[in-house]
Amino acid sequence: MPGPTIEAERGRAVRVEWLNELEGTLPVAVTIAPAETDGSGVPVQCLPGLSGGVADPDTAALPGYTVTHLHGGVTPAAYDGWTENISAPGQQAVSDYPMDQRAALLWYHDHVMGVTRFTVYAGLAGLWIVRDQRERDLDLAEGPPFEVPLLLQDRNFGQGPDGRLTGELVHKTDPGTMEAFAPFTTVNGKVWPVLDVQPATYRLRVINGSNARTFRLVLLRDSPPQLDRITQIGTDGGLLRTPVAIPPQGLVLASAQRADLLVDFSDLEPGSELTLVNTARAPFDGSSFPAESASEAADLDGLLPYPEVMRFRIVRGRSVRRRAPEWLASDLGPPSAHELTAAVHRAVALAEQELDDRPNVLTMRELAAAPDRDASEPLITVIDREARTGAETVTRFRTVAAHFEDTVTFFPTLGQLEVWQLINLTGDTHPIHVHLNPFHVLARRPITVTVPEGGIGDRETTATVRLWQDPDDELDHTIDANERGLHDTVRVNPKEIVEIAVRFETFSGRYMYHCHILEHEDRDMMRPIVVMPPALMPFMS
Ligand SMILES: [Cu+2]
Repeated sequence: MPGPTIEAERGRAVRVEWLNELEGTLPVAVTIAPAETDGSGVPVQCLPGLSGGVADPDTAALPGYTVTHLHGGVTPAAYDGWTENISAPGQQAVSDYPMDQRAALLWYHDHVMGVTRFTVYAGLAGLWIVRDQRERDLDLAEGPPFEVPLLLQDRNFGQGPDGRLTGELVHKTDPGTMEAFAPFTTVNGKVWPVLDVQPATYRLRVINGSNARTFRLVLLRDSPPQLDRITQIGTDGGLLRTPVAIPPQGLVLASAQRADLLVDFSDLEPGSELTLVNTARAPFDGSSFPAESASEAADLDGLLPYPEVMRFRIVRGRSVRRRAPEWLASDLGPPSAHELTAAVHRAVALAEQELDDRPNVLTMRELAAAPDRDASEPLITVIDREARTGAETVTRFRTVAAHFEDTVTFFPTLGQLEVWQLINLTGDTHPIHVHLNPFHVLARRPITVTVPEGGIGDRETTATVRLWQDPDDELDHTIDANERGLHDTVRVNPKEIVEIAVRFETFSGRYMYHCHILEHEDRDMMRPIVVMPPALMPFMS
Protein backbone atom coordinates (compact mmCIF):
# COMPACT_ATOMS: atom_id res chain seq x y z
CA MET A 1 0.00 0.00 0.00
CA PRO A 2 -0.20 2.23 -2.00
CA GLY A 3 -0.20 0.45 -5.36
CA PRO A 4 2.44 1.34 -7.96
CA THR A 5 2.58 5.02 -8.89
CA ILE A 6 1.87 5.55 -12.57
CA GLU A 7 3.48 8.51 -14.33
CA ALA A 8 1.85 9.63 -17.55
CA GLU A 9 2.64 12.37 -20.04
CA ARG A 10 -0.08 14.71 -21.21
CA GLY A 11 -1.21 13.73 -24.71
CA ARG A 12 0.17 10.19 -24.54
CA ALA A 13 -2.62 7.70 -23.97
CA VAL A 14 -2.12 5.00 -21.37
CA ARG A 15 -3.69 1.57 -21.61
CA VAL A 16 -3.97 -0.40 -18.39
CA GLU A 17 -5.02 -4.02 -18.14
CA TRP A 18 -6.45 -4.26 -14.69
CA LEU A 19 -6.04 -7.94 -13.82
CA ASN A 20 -8.02 -8.98 -10.80
CA GLU A 21 -5.72 -11.47 -9.12
CA LEU A 22 -7.18 -11.06 -5.65
CA GLU A 23 -7.34 -14.25 -3.66
CA GLY A 24 -9.38 -15.11 -0.62
CA THR A 25 -11.73 -12.75 1.13
CA LEU A 26 -11.61 -9.17 2.41
CA PRO A 27 -8.57 -8.85 4.70
CA VAL A 28 -10.29 -6.41 7.04
CA ALA A 29 -12.18 -7.11 10.27
CA VAL A 30 -15.34 -5.01 9.95
CA THR A 31 -17.34 -4.32 13.06
CA ILE A 32 -19.86 -2.03 14.67
CA ALA A 33 -18.79 -1.78 18.31
CA PRO A 34 -21.70 -2.22 20.73
CA ALA A 35 -21.11 1.15 22.46
CA GLU A 36 -19.65 4.53 21.54
CA THR A 37 -17.23 4.52 24.47
CA ASP A 38 -15.38 1.93 26.52
CA GLY A 39 -15.75 1.45 30.29
CA SER A 40 -13.61 4.51 31.03
CA GLY A 41 -15.46 6.79 28.64
CA VAL A 42 -12.90 6.73 25.81
CA PRO A 43 -14.54 6.71 22.37
CA VAL A 44 -13.99 3.21 20.97
CA GLN A 45 -12.93 4.61 17.59
CA CYS A 46 -9.82 6.02 19.30
CA LEU A 47 -8.79 2.53 20.38
CA PRO A 48 -7.35 -0.43 18.49
CA GLY A 49 -9.11 -3.79 18.38
CA LEU A 50 -12.79 -4.61 17.95
CA SER A 51 -13.91 -3.01 21.27
CA GLY A 52 -16.37 -5.81 21.96
CA GLY A 53 -17.73 -5.84 18.43
CA VAL A 54 -18.18 -9.00 16.40
CA ALA A 55 -16.43 -9.28 13.03
CA ASP A 56 -19.19 -8.94 10.42
CA PRO A 57 -19.65 -12.31 8.68
CA ASP A 58 -20.77 -10.88 5.30
CA THR A 59 -17.63 -8.80 4.85
CA ALA A 60 -15.47 -11.64 6.23
CA ALA A 61 -16.83 -13.74 3.33
CA LEU A 62 -16.53 -10.99 0.69
CA PRO A 63 -14.51 -12.10 -2.38
CA GLY A 64 -12.22 -9.60 -4.11
CA TYR A 65 -14.54 -7.89 -6.57
CA THR A 66 -13.09 -4.77 -8.13
CA VAL A 67 -13.76 -1.91 -10.51
CA THR A 68 -11.06 0.73 -10.91
CA HIS A 69 -11.77 4.44 -11.19
CA LEU A 70 -9.05 6.92 -12.09
CA HIS A 71 -10.02 9.82 -9.84
CA GLY A 72 -9.45 13.12 -11.64
CA GLY A 73 -9.03 11.43 -15.00
CA VAL A 74 -10.80 12.83 -18.06
CA THR A 75 -11.74 9.35 -19.16
CA PRO A 76 -14.29 7.91 -21.62
CA ALA A 77 -17.35 6.60 -19.78
CA ALA A 78 -16.61 2.99 -20.74
CA TYR A 79 -13.30 3.15 -18.82
CA ASP A 80 -14.31 5.42 -15.96
CA GLY A 81 -15.06 2.63 -13.53
CA TRP A 82 -18.84 2.62 -13.35
CA THR A 83 -19.53 1.28 -9.87
CA GLU A 84 -21.57 -1.70 -11.09
CA ASN A 85 -19.20 -2.87 -13.86
CA ILE A 86 -17.48 -5.29 -11.56
CA SER A 87 -14.65 -7.73 -12.23
CA ALA A 88 -14.55 -10.95 -10.25
CA PRO A 89 -11.26 -12.57 -9.23
CA GLY A 90 -9.68 -14.04 -12.36
CA GLN A 91 -11.35 -11.50 -14.64
CA GLN A 92 -9.81 -8.40 -16.15
CA ALA A 93 -10.77 -4.99 -17.45
CA VAL A 94 -8.86 -2.99 -20.04
CA SER A 95 -8.98 0.79 -19.73
CA ASP A 96 -7.72 3.42 -22.16
CA TYR A 97 -6.84 6.72 -20.54
CA PRO A 98 -6.35 9.45 -23.16
CA MET A 99 -4.40 11.72 -20.77
CA ASP A 100 -5.53 14.74 -22.74
CA GLN A 101 -5.65 16.84 -19.60
CA ARG A 102 -3.68 19.19 -17.37
CA ALA A 103 -0.76 17.86 -15.41
CA ALA A 104 -2.00 16.91 -11.95
CA LEU A 105 -1.81 14.35 -9.18
CA LEU A 106 -4.61 11.83 -9.71
CA TRP A 107 -5.23 8.56 -7.94
CA TYR A 108 -6.79 5.28 -8.91
CA HIS A 109 -8.92 3.37 -6.48
CA ASP A 110 -11.59 0.74 -6.25
CA HIS A 111 -15.23 1.84 -6.71
CA VAL A 112 -17.31 -1.33 -6.25
CA MET A 113 -20.95 -0.63 -5.44
CA GLY A 114 -21.69 -0.78 -1.73
CA VAL A 115 -18.24 -1.87 -0.49
CA THR A 116 -15.79 0.83 -1.61
CA ARG A 117 -15.20 1.75 2.04
CA PHE A 118 -13.79 -1.73 2.62
CA THR A 119 -11.86 -2.30 -0.61
CA VAL A 120 -10.05 1.05 -0.50
CA TYR A 121 -9.41 0.60 3.21
CA ALA A 122 -7.90 -2.81 2.41
CA GLY A 123 -5.45 -1.12 0.05
CA LEU A 124 -6.91 -0.88 -3.46
CA ALA A 125 -5.57 2.60 -4.20
CA GLY A 126 -2.54 4.13 -5.84
CA LEU A 127 -1.21 7.38 -7.22
CA TRP A 128 -1.12 8.55 -10.82
CA ILE A 129 0.84 11.62 -11.84
CA VAL A 130 0.16 13.41 -15.12
CA ARG A 131 3.14 15.46 -16.33
CA ASP A 132 3.35 18.11 -19.02
CA GLN A 133 5.83 20.43 -20.64
CA ARG A 134 4.42 23.53 -19.00
CA GLU A 135 5.37 22.22 -15.57
CA ARG A 136 8.83 21.34 -16.84
CA ASP A 137 9.22 24.86 -18.19
CA LEU A 138 8.57 26.14 -14.66
CA ASP A 139 11.48 24.03 -13.43
CA LEU A 140 9.42 22.36 -10.72
CA ALA A 141 10.97 19.33 -9.08
CA GLU A 142 10.03 16.13 -10.85
CA GLY A 143 10.67 12.78 -9.23
CA PRO A 144 12.99 11.89 -6.35
CA PRO A 145 14.52 13.18 -4.25
CA PHE A 146 12.86 16.60 -4.29
CA GLU A 147 9.35 15.62 -5.37
CA VAL A 148 7.61 13.38 -2.85
CA PRO A 149 4.05 12.06 -3.14
CA LEU A 150 2.39 11.63 0.25
CA LEU A 151 -0.77 9.55 0.51
CA LEU A 152 -2.39 10.22 3.88
CA GLN A 153 -4.83 7.70 5.33
CA ASP A 154 -6.13 6.76 8.75
CA ARG A 155 -6.08 3.11 9.74
CA ASN A 156 -6.90 0.95 12.73
CA PHE A 157 -5.53 -2.42 13.70
CA GLY A 158 -6.37 -5.51 15.68
CA GLN A 159 -5.09 -5.95 19.20
CA GLY A 160 -3.73 -9.18 20.64
CA PRO A 161 -4.36 -10.44 24.19
CA ASP A 162 -1.01 -8.92 25.23
CA GLY A 163 -2.24 -5.48 24.13
CA ARG A 164 0.04 -5.32 21.08
CA LEU A 165 -1.19 -4.35 17.65
CA THR A 166 -1.55 -7.42 15.43
CA GLY A 167 -1.33 -5.58 12.12
CA GLU A 168 -4.73 -6.90 11.03
CA LEU A 169 -6.78 -4.06 9.51
CA VAL A 170 -9.87 -3.11 11.49
CA HIS A 171 -12.75 -1.02 10.12
CA LYS A 172 -14.66 -0.05 13.25
CA THR A 173 -17.73 2.11 13.57
CA ASP A 174 -20.02 2.61 16.54
CA PRO A 175 -23.75 3.13 17.15
CA GLY A 176 -23.36 6.92 17.09
CA THR A 177 -20.90 7.37 14.20
CA MET A 178 -21.37 5.51 10.92
CA GLU A 179 -17.99 6.58 9.51
CA ALA A 180 -14.76 4.86 10.54
CA PHE A 181 -12.29 7.41 11.92
CA ALA A 182 -9.24 5.31 12.63
CA PRO A 183 -6.70 6.47 15.25
CA PHE A 184 -3.41 5.97 13.37
CA THR A 185 -2.34 8.09 10.42
CA THR A 186 -0.38 6.33 7.71
CA VAL A 187 1.65 8.01 4.98
CA ASN A 188 2.27 5.87 1.91
CA GLY A 189 1.17 2.88 3.97
CA LYS A 190 3.36 3.45 7.03
CA VAL A 191 2.30 4.76 10.44
CA TRP A 192 3.98 8.07 11.40
CA PRO A 193 7.01 7.76 9.09
CA VAL A 194 10.13 9.90 9.15
CA LEU A 195 11.40 11.37 5.87
CA ASP A 196 15.03 12.43 5.63
CA VAL A 197 15.24 15.69 3.69
CA GLN A 198 18.17 17.79 2.56
CA PRO A 199 18.24 21.51 3.39
CA ALA A 200 16.35 22.30 0.20
CA THR A 201 12.93 23.14 -1.21
CA TYR A 202 10.79 20.04 -1.62
CA ARG A 203 7.71 19.55 -3.73
CA LEU A 204 5.21 17.54 -1.72
CA ARG A 205 2.23 16.10 -3.60
CA VAL A 206 -0.22 15.51 -0.78
CA ILE A 207 -3.43 13.54 -1.07
CA ASN A 208 -5.97 12.57 1.54
CA GLY A 209 -6.89 8.98 0.75
CA SER A 210 -8.79 8.36 4.00
CA ASN A 211 -12.27 6.92 4.01
CA ALA A 212 -13.78 9.75 6.02
CA ARG A 213 -11.21 11.76 7.94
CA THR A 214 -10.47 15.36 7.00
CA PHE A 215 -6.95 16.62 7.72
CA ARG A 216 -6.00 20.17 8.64
CA LEU A 217 -2.22 20.01 8.35
CA VAL A 218 0.14 22.17 10.36
CA LEU A 219 3.94 21.97 10.24
CA LEU A 220 5.63 22.34 13.63
CA ARG A 221 9.22 22.80 14.81
CA ASP A 222 9.20 22.05 18.52
CA SER A 223 5.88 23.80 18.78
CA PRO A 224 5.54 27.10 16.89
CA PRO A 225 3.72 26.61 13.59
CA GLN A 226 5.90 26.83 10.48
CA LEU A 227 3.24 27.52 7.89
CA ASP A 228 5.41 30.20 6.23
CA ARG A 229 7.61 27.43 4.91
CA ILE A 230 4.75 26.16 2.75
CA THR A 231 3.61 27.59 -0.57
CA GLN A 232 0.76 25.92 -2.40
CA ILE A 233 1.09 25.77 -6.17
CA GLY A 234 -1.59 23.29 -7.17
CA THR A 235 -4.85 21.57 -6.28
CA ASP A 236 -6.88 18.56 -7.49
CA GLY A 237 -6.85 19.79 -11.09
CA GLY A 238 -3.20 20.87 -11.28
CA LEU A 239 -1.45 24.20 -11.05
CA LEU A 240 -3.09 27.30 -9.61
CA ARG A 241 -2.77 30.59 -11.47
CA THR A 242 -0.29 31.90 -8.90
CA PRO A 243 1.27 30.44 -5.76
CA VAL A 244 -0.72 31.01 -2.56
CA ALA A 245 -0.08 30.72 1.14
CA ILE A 246 -1.98 27.94 2.85
CA PRO A 247 -4.83 29.13 5.13
CA PRO A 248 -3.70 30.56 8.49
CA GLN A 249 -5.10 27.60 10.45
CA GLY A 250 -3.49 25.00 8.19
CA LEU A 251 -4.05 23.10 4.98
CA VAL A 252 -7.48 21.46 4.95
CA LEU A 253 -7.84 18.35 2.81
CA ALA A 254 -10.99 16.26 2.92
CA SER A 255 -11.14 12.75 1.48
CA ALA A 256 -9.77 12.68 -2.10
CA GLN A 257 -8.54 16.29 -2.10
CA ARG A 258 -4.96 17.02 -3.20
CA ALA A 259 -2.42 19.80 -2.74
CA ASP A 260 0.82 20.49 -4.60
CA LEU A 261 3.15 22.16 -2.09
CA LEU A 262 6.61 23.69 -2.08
CA VAL A 263 8.12 23.35 1.38
CA ASP A 264 11.31 25.18 2.23
CA PHE A 265 13.75 23.31 4.47
CA SER A 266 16.78 25.18 3.09
CA ASP A 267 17.68 27.15 6.24
CA LEU A 268 17.61 24.18 8.58
CA GLU A 269 20.66 22.57 10.19
CA PRO A 270 21.20 18.83 9.84
CA GLY A 271 19.51 17.08 12.75
CA SER A 272 16.59 19.53 12.93
CA GLU A 273 13.16 18.01 12.84
CA LEU A 274 9.77 19.24 11.74
CA THR A 275 6.53 17.46 12.50
CA LEU A 276 3.40 17.47 10.39
CA VAL A 277 0.28 17.25 12.54
CA ASN A 278 -3.45 17.16 11.96
CA THR A 279 -5.73 19.48 13.94
CA ALA A 280 -9.09 18.53 12.43
CA ARG A 281 -11.69 16.93 14.68
CA ALA A 282 -13.80 14.12 13.32
CA PRO A 283 -16.44 14.10 12.01
CA PHE A 284 -15.27 17.36 10.41
CA ASP A 285 -17.78 20.19 10.33
CA GLY A 286 -15.54 23.06 9.23
CA SER A 287 -14.98 24.34 12.75
CA SER A 288 -11.73 26.12 13.43
CA PHE A 289 -8.60 25.32 15.43
CA PRO A 290 -5.77 27.83 15.74
CA ALA A 291 -2.45 26.71 14.27
CA GLU A 292 -0.68 28.12 17.35
CA SER A 293 -2.32 25.38 19.45
CA ALA A 294 -1.51 22.57 17.02
CA SER A 295 0.82 20.83 19.46
CA GLU A 296 -2.20 20.35 21.72
CA ALA A 297 -4.59 19.13 19.04
CA ALA A 298 -5.11 15.65 20.52
CA ASP A 299 -8.81 15.32 21.28
CA LEU A 300 -10.48 12.04 22.18
CA ASP A 301 -14.01 13.38 21.77
CA GLY A 302 -12.95 14.73 18.38
CA LEU A 303 -11.76 11.19 17.48
CA LEU A 304 -8.23 12.53 17.15
CA PRO A 305 -6.14 10.64 19.73
CA TYR A 306 -2.89 11.04 17.77
CA PRO A 307 -2.48 14.23 15.70
CA GLU A 308 0.92 12.97 14.40
CA VAL A 309 1.11 12.53 10.63
CA MET A 310 4.85 12.33 9.87
CA ARG A 311 8.22 13.89 10.60
CA PHE A 312 10.86 15.50 8.40
CA ARG A 313 14.46 15.08 9.57
CA ILE A 314 17.05 17.34 8.01
CA VAL A 315 20.17 15.54 6.81
CA ARG A 316 23.41 16.88 5.37
CA GLY A 317 23.30 18.27 1.86
CA ARG A 318 23.87 21.37 -0.20
CA SER A 319 21.37 24.09 0.65
CA VAL A 320 19.13 24.61 -2.37
CA ARG A 321 16.25 27.01 -2.17
CA ARG A 322 13.84 27.16 -5.08
CA ARG A 323 11.35 29.96 -5.12
CA ALA A 324 7.92 29.35 -6.56
CA PRO A 325 7.50 30.95 -9.99
CA GLU A 326 5.44 34.14 -9.82
CA TRP A 327 3.00 32.87 -12.45
CA LEU A 328 2.08 29.23 -12.77
CA ALA A 329 -0.74 28.81 -15.25
CA SER A 330 -3.00 30.93 -17.39
CA ASP A 331 -5.41 28.30 -18.72
CA LEU A 332 -7.90 28.14 -15.89
CA GLY A 333 -9.95 31.30 -15.98
CA PRO A 334 -13.32 31.04 -14.23
CA PRO A 335 -16.41 31.31 -16.45
CA SER A 336 -17.50 34.80 -17.48
CA ALA A 337 -20.69 36.44 -16.21
CA HIS A 338 -22.21 35.90 -19.63
CA GLU A 339 -21.38 32.19 -19.59
CA LEU A 340 -22.82 31.86 -16.10
CA THR A 341 -26.10 33.47 -17.14
CA ALA A 342 -26.40 31.08 -20.07
CA ALA A 343 -25.53 28.04 -17.95
CA VAL A 344 -27.92 25.27 -16.96
CA HIS A 345 -28.65 25.55 -13.25
CA ARG A 346 -29.25 22.53 -11.05
CA ALA A 347 -29.77 22.08 -7.32
CA VAL A 348 -28.88 19.16 -5.06
CA ALA A 349 -29.62 18.85 -1.35
CA LEU A 350 -27.30 16.78 0.83
CA ALA A 351 -29.50 14.98 3.33
CA GLU A 352 -29.02 12.55 6.21
CA GLN A 353 -31.88 10.32 7.21
CA GLU A 354 -31.63 9.15 10.82
CA LEU A 355 -32.53 5.51 11.39
CA ASP A 356 -32.98 3.90 14.78
CA ASP A 357 -31.64 0.41 14.35
CA ARG A 358 -29.26 0.79 11.39
CA PRO A 359 -26.58 3.23 10.27
CA ASN A 360 -28.02 6.45 8.81
CA VAL A 361 -28.64 6.81 5.09
CA LEU A 362 -27.14 9.80 3.28
CA THR A 363 -28.41 10.86 -0.10
CA MET A 364 -27.94 13.50 -2.78
CA ARG A 365 -31.45 14.80 -3.43
CA GLU A 366 -31.84 16.15 -6.91
CA LEU A 367 -34.33 19.00 -6.94
CA ALA A 368 -36.74 20.52 -9.43
CA ALA A 369 -38.63 23.80 -9.10
CA ALA A 370 -42.22 23.22 -8.00
CA PRO A 371 -44.31 26.23 -9.00
CA ASP A 372 -47.33 23.90 -9.29
CA ARG A 373 -47.08 22.53 -5.76
CA ASP A 374 -50.02 21.58 -3.64
CA ALA A 375 -50.09 22.66 -0.04
CA SER A 376 -49.48 19.22 1.44
CA GLU A 377 -46.48 18.33 -0.72
CA PRO A 378 -43.09 17.90 0.99
CA LEU A 379 -40.86 20.65 -0.41
CA ILE A 380 -37.61 22.49 0.19
CA THR A 381 -38.50 26.16 0.54
CA VAL A 382 -35.66 28.56 -0.23
CA ILE A 383 -36.12 32.10 1.04
CA ASP A 384 -33.97 35.01 -0.06
CA ARG A 385 -34.26 38.43 1.53
CA GLU A 386 -33.12 41.66 0.02
CA ALA A 387 -30.85 43.33 2.53
CA ARG A 388 -32.11 46.87 1.95
CA THR A 389 -35.88 46.46 1.72
CA GLY A 390 -36.34 43.13 3.50
CA ALA A 391 -38.44 41.94 0.55
CA GLU A 392 -38.47 38.14 0.39
CA THR A 393 -38.32 35.88 -2.65
CA VAL A 394 -39.51 32.31 -2.17
CA THR A 395 -38.58 29.35 -4.39
CA ARG A 396 -39.87 25.84 -3.79
CA PHE A 397 -38.27 22.58 -4.86
CA ARG A 398 -39.53 19.04 -4.92
CA THR A 399 -37.20 16.07 -4.67
CA VAL A 400 -37.09 14.20 -7.97
CA ALA A 401 -34.38 11.64 -7.15
CA ALA A 402 -32.58 10.55 -4.01
CA HIS A 403 -31.10 7.06 -4.18
CA PHE A 404 -28.45 5.83 -6.58
CA GLU A 405 -30.88 3.52 -8.36
CA ASP A 406 -33.56 6.21 -8.81
CA THR A 407 -34.09 7.35 -12.36
CA VAL A 408 -31.53 9.70 -13.93
CA THR A 409 -32.55 13.37 -13.84
CA PHE A 410 -29.23 15.07 -14.70
CA PHE A 411 -28.57 15.00 -18.46
CA PRO A 412 -25.87 17.65 -19.04
CA THR A 413 -25.29 18.62 -22.66
CA LEU A 414 -21.76 18.00 -23.81
CA GLY A 415 -19.89 21.29 -23.95
CA GLN A 416 -22.47 23.38 -22.15
CA LEU A 417 -21.64 25.08 -18.86
CA GLU A 418 -23.53 23.85 -15.78
CA VAL A 419 -23.91 25.58 -12.42
CA TRP A 420 -24.74 23.26 -9.54
CA GLN A 421 -25.93 24.41 -6.13
CA LEU A 422 -24.98 21.94 -3.40
CA ILE A 423 -27.22 22.64 -0.40
CA ASN A 424 -26.06 21.04 2.83
CA LEU A 425 -28.97 20.09 5.11
CA THR A 426 -26.72 17.98 7.39
CA GLY A 427 -24.45 18.80 10.32
CA ASP A 428 -21.19 17.64 8.71
CA THR A 429 -18.85 18.65 5.90
CA HIS A 430 -19.17 16.51 2.76
CA PRO A 431 -16.44 16.38 0.10
CA ILE A 432 -18.46 16.18 -3.11
CA HIS A 433 -16.68 14.62 -6.09
CA VAL A 434 -17.80 14.93 -9.71
CA HIS A 435 -16.43 12.50 -12.28
CA LEU A 436 -15.12 13.49 -15.72
CA ASN A 437 -14.26 17.21 -15.76
CA PRO A 438 -12.87 19.42 -13.01
CA PHE A 439 -14.89 22.42 -11.87
CA HIS A 440 -14.56 25.92 -10.49
CA VAL A 441 -15.85 26.74 -7.02
CA LEU A 442 -17.97 29.84 -7.62
CA ALA A 443 -19.39 30.60 -4.20
CA ARG A 444 -19.89 29.53 -0.64
CA ARG A 445 -23.03 31.01 0.86
CA PRO A 446 -24.09 30.84 4.49
CA ILE A 447 -27.63 29.55 5.02
CA THR A 448 -29.98 28.98 7.90
CA VAL A 449 -31.48 25.50 7.67
CA THR A 450 -34.65 24.31 9.38
CA VAL A 451 -35.66 20.68 9.01
CA PRO A 452 -38.90 19.70 10.77
CA GLU A 453 -39.21 16.39 12.65
CA GLY A 454 -39.36 13.66 10.00
CA GLY A 455 -38.49 16.17 7.26
CA ILE A 456 -35.93 13.84 5.69
CA GLY A 457 -38.01 10.93 4.44
CA ASP A 458 -36.86 8.06 2.25
CA ARG A 459 -37.44 10.12 -0.91
CA GLU A 460 -39.29 13.21 0.28
CA THR A 461 -37.60 16.27 1.73
CA THR A 462 -39.17 19.03 3.79
CA ALA A 463 -36.87 21.87 4.82
CA THR A 464 -36.62 25.62 4.89
CA VAL A 465 -33.40 27.19 3.66
CA ARG A 466 -32.91 30.89 4.37
CA LEU A 467 -30.14 32.50 2.36
CA TRP A 468 -28.54 34.26 5.25
CA GLN A 469 -26.26 33.26 8.08
CA ASP A 470 -27.62 31.47 11.13
CA PRO A 471 -26.86 33.65 14.21
CA ASP A 472 -25.36 30.55 15.91
CA ASP A 473 -23.07 29.82 12.98
CA GLU A 474 -19.40 30.74 13.48
CA LEU A 475 -18.03 29.52 10.13
CA ASP A 476 -16.91 32.24 7.76
CA HIS A 477 -18.02 30.42 4.57
CA THR A 478 -15.32 31.95 2.41
CA ILE A 479 -13.57 30.36 -0.53
CA ASP A 480 -9.93 29.93 0.46
CA ALA A 481 -7.24 31.20 -1.90
CA ASN A 482 -6.22 27.59 -2.55
CA GLU A 483 -9.76 26.77 -3.69
CA ARG A 484 -9.55 29.16 -6.63
CA GLY A 485 -8.10 26.55 -8.92
CA LEU A 486 -9.63 23.54 -10.61
CA HIS A 487 -11.16 20.94 -8.34
CA ASP A 488 -12.81 17.58 -8.68
CA THR A 489 -13.76 17.44 -5.01
CA VAL A 490 -15.14 20.33 -2.95
CA ARG A 491 -15.97 20.56 0.74
CA VAL A 492 -19.57 21.52 1.46
CA ASN A 493 -19.74 22.62 5.09
CA PRO A 494 -22.81 22.62 7.31
CA LYS A 495 -25.11 25.65 6.98
CA GLU A 496 -23.73 26.31 3.56
CA ILE A 497 -24.51 26.24 -0.14
CA VAL A 498 -21.56 25.67 -2.45
CA GLU A 499 -21.93 26.65 -6.09
CA ILE A 500 -19.73 25.00 -8.69
CA ALA A 501 -19.41 25.57 -12.43
CA VAL A 502 -18.59 22.54 -14.54
CA ARG A 503 -18.47 21.93 -18.27
CA PHE A 504 -18.56 18.29 -19.33
CA GLU A 505 -16.37 18.04 -22.38
CA THR A 506 -15.03 15.52 -24.85
CA PHE A 507 -16.79 12.39 -23.59
CA SER A 508 -20.47 11.54 -23.38
CA GLY A 509 -22.00 8.80 -21.33
CA ARG A 510 -22.87 7.64 -17.88
CA TYR A 511 -20.78 9.00 -15.02
CA MET A 512 -21.29 9.57 -11.30
CA TYR A 513 -21.02 12.22 -8.66
CA HIS A 514 -20.90 11.43 -4.99
CA CYS A 515 -19.71 12.24 -1.52
CA HIS A 516 -16.11 11.06 -1.12
CA ILE A 517 -16.61 10.03 2.47
CA LEU A 518 -16.62 6.37 1.50
CA GLU A 519 -19.06 5.36 4.22
CA HIS A 520 -21.47 7.97 2.79
CA GLU A 521 -20.88 6.96 -0.81
CA ASP A 522 -21.61 3.33 0.09
CA ARG A 523 -24.67 4.28 2.08
CA ASP A 524 -26.13 5.93 -0.92
CA MET A 525 -24.64 9.39 -1.26
CA MET A 526 -23.99 8.85 -4.95
CA ARG A 527 -25.94 9.59 -8.14
CA PRO A 528 -25.58 8.99 -11.87
CA ILE A 529 -25.22 11.73 -14.48
CA VAL A 530 -25.58 11.13 -18.20
CA VAL A 531 -23.69 13.49 -20.49
CA MET A 532 -25.30 13.71 -23.95
CA PRO A 533 -24.05 15.26 -27.20
CA PRO A 534 -26.27 18.20 -28.20
CA ALA A 535 -27.21 16.60 -31.54
CA LEU A 536 -28.81 13.69 -29.70
CA MET A 537 -30.80 15.82 -27.25
CA PRO A 538 -33.84 16.29 -29.58
CA PHE A 539 -34.18 12.50 -29.72
CA MET A 540 -34.29 12.01 -25.93
CA SER A 541 -37.91 11.56 -24.97
CU1 LIG B 1 -20.83 12.81 2.85
